[in-house]
Amino acid sequence: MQDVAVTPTLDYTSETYKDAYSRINAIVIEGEQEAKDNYLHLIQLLPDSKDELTSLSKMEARHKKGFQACGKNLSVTPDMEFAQEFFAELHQNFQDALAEEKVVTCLLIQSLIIECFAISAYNIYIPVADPFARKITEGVVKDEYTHLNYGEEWLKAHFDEVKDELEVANRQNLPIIWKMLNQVAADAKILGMEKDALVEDFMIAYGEALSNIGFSTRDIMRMSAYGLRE
Ligand code: Y39
Ligand code: FE
Ligand code: FE
Ligand code: FE
Repeated sequence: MQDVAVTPTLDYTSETYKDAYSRINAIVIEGEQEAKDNYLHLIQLLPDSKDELTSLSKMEARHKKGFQACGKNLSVTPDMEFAQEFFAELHQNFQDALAEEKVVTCLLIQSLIIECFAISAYNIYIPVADPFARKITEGVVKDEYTHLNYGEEWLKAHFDEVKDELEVANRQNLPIIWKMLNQVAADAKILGMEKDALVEDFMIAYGEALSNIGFSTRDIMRMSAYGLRE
């Protein structure tokens, strides 16, 4: 027999699927809530972007509602306590950066790292999602590119002044993303999402973002794999 890739049939109503979904769905709902808060907090540091940030924040609020509907549709209760713990470290780093008025670090955490995490997860999820969640997620992922673009454009416009802080913030925060991914890899697999595919998609999105901002290929290689293999 040849070793060919087989798409397993997913039973969206099985207890195994619903148990894994209770954590992944919660992560996504919590992530959308925190993204909504983060864009509103950013107005303090970027008052000129008030209207744009308000609009991004409203999109995140809509995403949260959409994913809550996805859980309800499958009769799943999201495990929000798990999700809050899942985001705790990144949440704290964003709060610390905000308090120190480190706008570059805040943008790296929310608009680059978290948006790329969302983009990779949603793109990998869409082909294996139930039909209801697929429709919702297809709409959401389009918005996430807009959010990523907001961060890219701002950082690109200030590249010379922000380069060093981006490097430091990357070293501080990217390893957290790899840890988070490892924590949910088993649950993601039950939903039909492979860790390798998630890592690959993240690296593509993040590498493209760093390139758009102005980093060289050498910098991108070094930065995007930081903390992946400890
Ligand atoms: O900007 C956004 O909308 C991002 C907050 C949402 C993050 C979603 C986090 C997804 C991680 C899922 C991991 C599944 C393996
Ligand atoms: Fe908050
Ligand atoms: Fe979102
Ligand atoms: Fe977003």
